[in-house]
Amino acid sequence: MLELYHFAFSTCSQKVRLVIEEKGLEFVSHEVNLLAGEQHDPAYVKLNPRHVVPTLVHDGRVFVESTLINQYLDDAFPDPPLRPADAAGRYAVDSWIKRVDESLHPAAPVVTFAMGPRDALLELPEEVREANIEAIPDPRARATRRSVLAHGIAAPEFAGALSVFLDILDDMESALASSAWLSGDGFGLADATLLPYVLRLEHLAMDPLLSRDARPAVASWLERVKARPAYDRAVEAWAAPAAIEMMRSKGKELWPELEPLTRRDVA
Ligand SMILES: N[C@@H](CCC(=O)N[C@@H](CS)C(=O)NCC(=O)O)C(=O)O
Repeated sequence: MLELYHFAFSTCSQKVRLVIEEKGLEFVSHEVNLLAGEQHDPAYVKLNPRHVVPTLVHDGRVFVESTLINQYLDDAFPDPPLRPADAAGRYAVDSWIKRVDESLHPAAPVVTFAMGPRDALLELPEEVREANIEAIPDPRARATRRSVLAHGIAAPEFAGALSVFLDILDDMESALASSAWLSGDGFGLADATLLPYVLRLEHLAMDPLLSRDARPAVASWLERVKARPAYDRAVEAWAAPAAIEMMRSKGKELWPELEPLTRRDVA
């Protein structure tokens, strides 16, 4: 039996749910509401000492780290395989995934919390907000969270984080110009890993970055991913329309201020 501790909006949870659904597996869902601080619940921390989602429990064994979870799922449930069979193909997939883990994933909460849920979190009583920030174990992540909540897109960390997204979008555009998928001949682990981050930009109303005019290959790839039945089950089924609406309206409001930071032709 598979049990997944996850949160609807979390990028790492989305990428694991995509793999679970692509493989046609069933899981028992335990939602951990990150905005309510449930990742800091001592019972959950016993499963995941880094206070993060997702956590997979398979027949009583605990698995953490979304990239390793996806690789485990691909090994434990090999049909259909989500990695190429050849070594060079696997290297290419692993390269995308390493880049996401090392740079895109740390950039995601900077962009997200500077924009989407910022107002809602600022409305919480200060002691509640502070207690949730104080519980983040990594001191750098803690400081960054405070900074983006205080300063929004004017926070010193913001432009650099956005630029990590733009660099990867440009590299995806080059790769997808000659291949329908990032994982070889079919949808696979690299596609599942990148999708939640591209979707995050869409949820924050940064659609112009993903348009056919701006990045046609990425736009077609996004359409292809969304057309997969697994996408509906892994992402849409968990999406709370009111939360997406809140994120999108915040994004639209900030876009005029944000747009200059997205221009790649400006030094
Ligand atoms: N390296 C971890 C990172 C997990 C992670 O950062 N999860 C985020 C959601 S995508 C989280 O739980 N954040 C907790 C928080 O915001 O306090 C993994 O890939 O599983």
